[in-house]
This record gives sequence, C-alpha cells and structure tokens, in this order.
Amino acid sequence: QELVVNPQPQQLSISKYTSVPSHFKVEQKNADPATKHLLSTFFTSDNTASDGFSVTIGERKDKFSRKLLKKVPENPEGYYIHSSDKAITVIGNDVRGTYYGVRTLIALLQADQMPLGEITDYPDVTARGVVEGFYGAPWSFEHRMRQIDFYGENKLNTYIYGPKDDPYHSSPNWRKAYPEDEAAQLKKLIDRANLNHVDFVWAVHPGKDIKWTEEDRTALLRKFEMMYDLGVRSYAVFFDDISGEGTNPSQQANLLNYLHTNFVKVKKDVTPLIMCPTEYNKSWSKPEGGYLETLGKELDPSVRIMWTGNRVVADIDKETMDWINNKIQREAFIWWNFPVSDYVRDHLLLGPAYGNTKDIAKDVSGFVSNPMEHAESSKIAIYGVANYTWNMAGYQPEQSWQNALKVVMPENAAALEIFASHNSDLGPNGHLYRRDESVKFKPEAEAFLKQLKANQPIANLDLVTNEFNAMVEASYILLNSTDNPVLLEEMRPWLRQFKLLGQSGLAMLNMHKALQAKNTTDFERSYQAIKAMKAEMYTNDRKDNQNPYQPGVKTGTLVVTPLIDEAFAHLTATYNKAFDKNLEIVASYNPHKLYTNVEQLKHQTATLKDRTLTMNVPLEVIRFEPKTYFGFELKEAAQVKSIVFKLSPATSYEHLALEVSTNGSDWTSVKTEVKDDAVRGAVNSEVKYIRISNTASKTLEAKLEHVKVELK
Ligand code: LTM
Repeated sequence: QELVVNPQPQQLSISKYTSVPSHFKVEQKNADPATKHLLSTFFTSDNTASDGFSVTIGERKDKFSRKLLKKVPENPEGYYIHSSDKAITVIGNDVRGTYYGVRTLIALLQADQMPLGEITDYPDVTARGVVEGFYGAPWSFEHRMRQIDFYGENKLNTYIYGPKDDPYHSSPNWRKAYPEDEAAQLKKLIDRANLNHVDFVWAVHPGKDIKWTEEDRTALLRKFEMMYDLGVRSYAVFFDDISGEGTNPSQQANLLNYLHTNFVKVKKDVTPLIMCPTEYNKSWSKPEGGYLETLGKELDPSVRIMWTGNRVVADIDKETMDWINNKIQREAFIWWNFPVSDYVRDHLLLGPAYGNTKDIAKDVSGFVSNPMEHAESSKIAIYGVANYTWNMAGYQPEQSWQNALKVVMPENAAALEIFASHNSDLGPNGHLYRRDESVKFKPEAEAFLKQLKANQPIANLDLVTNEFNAMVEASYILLNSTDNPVLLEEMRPWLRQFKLLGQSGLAMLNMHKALQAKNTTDFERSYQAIKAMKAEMYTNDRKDNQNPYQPGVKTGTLVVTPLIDEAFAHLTATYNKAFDKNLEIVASYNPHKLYTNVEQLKHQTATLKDRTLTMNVPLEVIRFEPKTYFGFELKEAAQVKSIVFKLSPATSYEHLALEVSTNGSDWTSVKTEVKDDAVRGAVNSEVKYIRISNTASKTLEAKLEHVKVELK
C-alpha cells in the first residue's frame, strides 16, 4: 500500500486500510475561502450526498469534542486528522493548518485504499518556499500560476517575487508603477497565491541607485502602497549584488525600520519585512567593516535577514547557522542557491535536493530555494525542499526525488528518472558547487574503463550496454511523450543531446566489439558514426539555448561524456597501433587558462569556442583590490586579433590597464578604445599572457560583463 503525502507528515499512525467511500457528507465549520475552494475541487455533486460518509473540517476555535481538540498540535500551521470507518475529522490549529489538513485529507481519499488512524502534523520551518531571484529570463505569468498551485499542493507558504531582470523590481524603475497589463497579471498571481495559502512576497532591489534621502524613501513607501493596492501583504528589500552608497548598513537598517514603522505597523495586515543584505554569505563578509553586526544591532528585531551560507552557493549546516545568527541577533532566513543555474546555463539541474543538514530547523526563520529559469524543471528540487522544510528529521532526499519525478511526469516517470539521473551536476564553475550525477552508473563506468584500458574482458559489458540503451529509449519516450508538455518544452534541447550521447555510447561499444573481432570495416563505421554524432551535438550546442553567458546544451557531463570520450580515445589509439592506421583521436579541450589574482575570479572557467576565448564571468559585483588583474594565459604564444572587455559601471575603465606579455614578467601596454560601452584593444604581435589590471590605489567594485579574446 503506497500512500504518498508530500510533505511527509510528522506523525502518521495507520491501523488499517479500508475501501474509499463513494459518497461523502462534508461539513466545513470555518469560513476560509481557500479551504472552501480546495474542498470544492474534490467534493463535487458526483461524490456528495446527505447520507454520505461524514467528513468534518474546522479550526481549533470551532466546536469539536475536548478529546479531539487535545490532539491538535499547537504549532503554527499544524493540524490533526482522525479517520475511522465511521467519520473523518480534520482540525487545524489555525486557518492555514486547516487548509493543510484538507490537502492531506484529499491525498488520503485519492489513495487506492483509505487509511484509518491518526495524523498529527505541522511544519518545522516557519517560512518555506521559493525566491524567484535568479538572473536571466523571469518566469512567465503562466509558469508562475503553475508554480503557485504547486506550492499550495506541497504545503509551501512563501513565494518571494524578485526576478533580477524585472525592471520594476530593480533600478532605475523600482520607483515607478508597473504598467497596467503587468499590474493586472501581478494581481492575478496574488489572488492565486491567496487561494493556495501562499504569501506572495513582493521584493524590491533598489540598492544600485538609491539615495538615502527623504525623496527616495517616500518613493519606496509609495511603491509599497501601489503593491498593497494590488493585494500584496508581504514585502522584501534586497541589497544583494550592488556596490557604492547603497551598501551602507546603517542606512539600509534605517530604511527598513522606516518601512516597518510607517508601513507594516500602520497597515496591520502586512507580515514582517524580509531583507537580503549586501554581505549575504560568509565568504563576502568583511569583519573589519562590521556590516552584519550593524544590521544585527540596528534593524528592528522583526525584520528577517536572508543568508546564502558560507559561500554564495552553499549547503547549510548547524555551524553556518550559529555563525550568522550570532552576528545578526536573530534566526537567519535561508536563501538556498539551488537549483538555480544562472551561472551554468548550459546545464539542467534535475537531481535531488540534498546537502543541508537535518538539525537546523530551530535556527532558521525561513528557507527558500532559488530555482532555475526553467520553472517546471525546478519543481523536482522544489518538491524536495517542501519535504525538507516541513519534516527535516524524516527527509529522505532520494525517496523524495523519486516521488517528485512521479508528480511532474506521472506516465513517464521511469524514463524521466534515467534522464534526470544523468543531468544533475553543474560542471566546473566559479562557485565551486557540484552535485552528484549518474550515481548508480558511476561504479560501472569506472569498472568498464579500468578493464578496457587493462585490455581485460569486460565483465559488466551488459550493464553498460543496458544503460546506453536506456538513455536512448528514455529520450525517445520523453521526446514523444504528452505527459507534461510544459516540462518537455524546457527539456527538449537537452533531451536531443542526451539521445545522441546514448547513441554515441552504443557506437563506442560497437568499436570495442569490432576491435575484439579484428573487423576493421565495422570499427571504422562505428568510429565515423561517433564523429558524426559529435558533430551533431556540436551544432546543437551552437544553435540551442544561445544565452550570452554559457550558451549551449551540455548533458551527462560528470560521468557519461568522459566515459565515452576516454573509451573512444583509447579504442582509437589501440586500433591505430594494431592496424597501423592514423585515425584522429579527437579531444575537445581548451588548453588556455584564466590568469588572475582576483579572489572572486580564481575559480571561474574559460571557454574556447571556434577561435574565441571567453571568461565565464560571475554575476555578482567583483572587488578588484589595488594591483589585482584578470585575463588569460594562452598555452603558447599566439597571434591575437582583438581583446574586448566590459565592466559596469564604465567609470571603472579609468583605472584599468590592458597589457600583454610573452613571458609573464615583461609587459607591454595595449592601446584601447571604448566602443559600445566595452573596451577594445588590438595586438600586432604574438602574446602568451593578457591581463587587465587595477592601477588605482583603492579597491574597485564593478560587475564584469564579459572578457573575450579573439585568436587569429
Ligand atoms: O544569491 C543571491 C542573494 N543573489 C544572487 C542571485 O540572484 C543569483 O541567482 C545567485 C546564483 O547565481 N547568486 C547571487 O549572488
């Protein structure tokens, strides 16, 4: 008997299962419209009757027997369900608890058999949900509506609206009203959030150009009023990823306190403010400046302060919480940067939500996930976050992930599992954040390569063949599935690559078989087939998902692609030697490196595409200390056509010098010009090192938009 209630209830005691009654008599004692609406989605004229099975729903304050009321947990948003073969009673500790009780009730009645017994349930974390806080294309209206329903279904109560690329959320338009059509859509979203008991938190990001004047704080108050008129009752102010005047902690605290006194307290139906600090992770906190301590001391105690952990992208543990809570004198509100992929846009992150420890429930005032710009795909991780934040001790990442796959794709969950299991890592990235990938297949892949290289019979050949077949078959199933078209639309470019990857794996196995049989015709045909598949993948990579940051589509990058590439290279080299041939052993790698002593850039990666070398730039503001530099070290001295870099603000250019060198110690200045806000330089000789240095005597704070070197 499988009973899946997400999130997993705190206490569930089932004495037996019985068949689900065909007709119900429903009594809702409280008057909550969202609960009423939810009930109406399940109990219709088809399954209700005056002599039906009794279902009673209400709140602690409604009339219930003492015996039942004693069992209702006193935790906010908690509920109690008692089900016997005569009646079911759902009692919430408060209005939201009742709503969640009904969510669970419906899940019980949707099971094949109705469980009889008791459920005592409540969330571990107060605010649970999602912060739409990524860079890139904001979610569409339709996606947001689907998301909000999903949050309601999974008992998430918070949606923070803060897309970095919404001009009315950030500078300079945060002061202005939303255009009429956008305001109308926001209103619909807020209504939908109310219907799902989700707090729609409208966030503003004013720090790039805010002036600490009466005029600007009144402008913000006015904007809050406009949002209030649309129905917003929860607000956040973000000061992340900014530089300059806006970063002053006392001024930030002043502004928040002003909003608290003149807005939250006055309105009475607005929830406590949330703020995202400028130093929002430990690696960026400068103890000498006392930024966090100032916030801790000066911010009204009701204001909740967000925190991403020890780094920008990090998992959270007890130590993380002790450190920050001590500084800010309150429980931090966690902004978990997973499954956000705005710094690895060529990857899809479809793996389980794991890594946060299970002992932090009492140390956080909230926990929200920053998702991918692919809304529907993000649901896989969000489902896990719903489970983790509700019942931390009982959270099983792998089990929760399996359940999530069934929820987003009920018909083709098995195929989705194969695809998702090979699409979860981010690849090397500046935040050094990695995820497991191809977990079950990894030992098989390692054993396969070891045996192949040792020229031994391959004991697990069937298993490896089976996995490549499964990849190809899963791709066909998903590419042609009608199960969840919205999800498939997002995954399609990756699925096409995944199919080719599986096929190239099979072709690689054919090369192995042909080599064993000394069949040169078969070997060379499979070899050519792999090259053709690689060429097709290369074309897709330059055609699909062409964003300006990490364009392209990467799949199976942690285990499967390296396995196929290494095996292919090994088989080709062995074949060349055995048959005195000279087939090309393709290795697609970038021999050039980043050249920098800027702390925040050290782990960034460089990409070589065609003849252009680019730095994968971070999205955050970078601190260039005096004498620091960034650029490239080429594998060997080469002719360079042009060097282009762009920073914002452009005023930073005054202090930056472009230089080149052949040995890393003697440097020549390059003449530059500013065109389209970017700096361009041309070099007429061979160079090995290229650097852009901060020549100012003070630290420069700027966003690095791009750095490109065109090789001849
Ligand atoms: O994490 C925070 C507080 N801010 C930004 C996010 O907008 C962005 O999505 C993530 C991941 O790139 N990093 C940030 O610094």
